[in-house]
Amino acid sequence: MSSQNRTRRETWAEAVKPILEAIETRGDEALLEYTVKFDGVNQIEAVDLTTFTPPPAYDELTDALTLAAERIRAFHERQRRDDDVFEDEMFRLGRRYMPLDSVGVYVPGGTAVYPSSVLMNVIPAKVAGVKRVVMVTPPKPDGIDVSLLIAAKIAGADECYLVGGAQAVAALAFGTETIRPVDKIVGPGNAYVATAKALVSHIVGIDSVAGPSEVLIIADETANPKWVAADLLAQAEHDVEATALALVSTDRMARAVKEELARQLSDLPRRDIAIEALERGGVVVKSKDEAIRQANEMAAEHVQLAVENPDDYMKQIRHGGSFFLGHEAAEAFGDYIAGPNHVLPTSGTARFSSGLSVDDFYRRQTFLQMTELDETVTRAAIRIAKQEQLEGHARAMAARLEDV
Ligand code: HSO
Ligand code: ZN
Repeated sequence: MSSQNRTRRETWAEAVKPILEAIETRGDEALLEYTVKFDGVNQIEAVDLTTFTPPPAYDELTDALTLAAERIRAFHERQRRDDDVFEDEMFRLGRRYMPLDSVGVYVPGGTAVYPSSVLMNVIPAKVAGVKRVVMVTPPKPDGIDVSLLIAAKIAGADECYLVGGAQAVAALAFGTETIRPVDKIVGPGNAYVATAKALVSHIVGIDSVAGPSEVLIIADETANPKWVAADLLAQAEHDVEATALALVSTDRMARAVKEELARQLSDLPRRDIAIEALERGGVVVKSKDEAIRQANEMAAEHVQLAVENPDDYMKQIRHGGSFFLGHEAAEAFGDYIAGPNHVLPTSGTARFSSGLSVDDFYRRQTFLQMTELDETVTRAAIRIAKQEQLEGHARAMAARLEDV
């Protein structure tokens, strides 16, 4: 980590620590103070999702989110785990998947108000069997963004509070009079939210910190330059820090994609953001082998394979959060409606981690029960215990050898 990053982190931690402490010691009183201070709202509002009904003006969006939720749920239901139990010469052994009791989902307010992310975070938790899923999102003086409530209701969130920032994370971790504590906190947030999550991670589970979004598109001469450009822009419009990079196989394709970029940028509402982001990525000519090597090095969040034989490429690319195979598979389908989760590892962390899934909401617990005492196995264990000079351990097992 650079020293500049370290100082920024320390500054955030210094700002966040007193907030955590205040919420831990003074609960709702402090939560309200910070909500007034940071959000300009003088109450801690709990939204009752059971009585909330989407306003008629939102019918079309409600239908769209319902369809997306059904598809995301169906995909995640396939990730449900069955307990694994078997017997060997001495034991009945097993592993069971126990859902967390409660989960908090942080949903940013600000400029990136994404009902799709509500679906992506809440649905896997509910599919795992989490009884209590609590959504928090910052209040706005003019009321909450209704689309987030619609998504929360469709996804099956159980509670919703209009609080945000480090104070909301603290409330979820420590609990207040209004908000009971949760066992794990997921969902993206700004630097203060991320810092708060890191600082409470000794008492609650947290998900991994999401960096700026990335797409790596590998395109061969069969690619459609219009689509490649559109997919680059879909990524670049997220954030000035986003990475949108296309590795194309020929100069001709590079030129065609660049022309399309210029054309499509001209009326893109978020063009200023996209232009800045594209400075970091853009279009580069690479052979197939070079492109594959770079993909493995980058371990991008999204890997789009706009090539004739995407399976062949995917076989050789070991690192990536999610793969989009073939010309038609725009990343945007995956962001919203295909089914896989859009919460994915960024900044090269796909080398060692995976996108959000039902697994993130289970504990894996093991159990063992002796079915028949086996002397060889028992004596081996006793020998290891003696090596470790733990005579008590040796005796605990020897006692069974004597009596069973
Ligand atoms: N591409 C983002 C997810 C998203 N896109 C939400 C639109 N809304 C990170 O995977
Ligand atoms: Zn996106």
